Amino acid sequence: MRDHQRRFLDLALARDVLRFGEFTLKSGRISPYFFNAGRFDSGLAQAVLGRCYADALLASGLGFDVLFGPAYKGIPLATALGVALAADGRDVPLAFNRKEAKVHGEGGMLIGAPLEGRRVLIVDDVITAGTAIREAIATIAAAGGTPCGVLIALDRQERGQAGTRSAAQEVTAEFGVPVVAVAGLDALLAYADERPELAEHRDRLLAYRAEYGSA
Ligand code: OMP
Repeated sequence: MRDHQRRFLDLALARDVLRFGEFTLKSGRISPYFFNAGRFDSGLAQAVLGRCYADALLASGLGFDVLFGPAYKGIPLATALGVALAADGRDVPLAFNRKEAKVHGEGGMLIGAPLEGRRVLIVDDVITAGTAIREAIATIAAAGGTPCGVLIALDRQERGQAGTRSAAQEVTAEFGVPVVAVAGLDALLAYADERPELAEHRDRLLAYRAEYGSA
């Protein structure tokens, strides 16, 4: 496991972002774990998280012109990454969307740097079946941008909408964009192997992976 993956999982557990139990997902699947990025709810948590995203991005070698954080949870995540990159001496444009169009003031659905004609990197929390990422890709394309990659915190490595490939692999095949994760279910399982306090959850994670995991 890479150092930034360990730092990320340490943080997610310490902040109760990653919890074990029984959770119904957007896809309707009943999961023994849930990743709630809304619990990265302090300045320090965002700073540590932003560094983890930045390290994963740098390790991937992905190029881009603008960071895009889909509403709502992607907004602070893209910002945290932008701040971490600034600490490395690299100032990158940031953009977000609204969930509902604003009809007064500046109007529109998008906030921040223009997307038109630019390579746009989506920064979001989790990929399960890929629905949220598909929506973000459509938003960027409608604004004249070119989605060039997806950077997420956690890839649940679950089967997508068809076949046995993961949702991330489906998105890559369908849109030609790489999906990079700070950590995936594989890393979480490797991490659980090292932690006696997580041993009780391991079997349920493995059973869930056997049912919904990608090939
Ligand atoms: P997909 O759209 O199916 O890829 O699911 C991703 C979205 O589900 C995330 O953006 C969250 O809104 C939500 N989610 C989590 O936040 N954490 C999880 O561990 C699992 C889900 C989920 O419902 O699948």
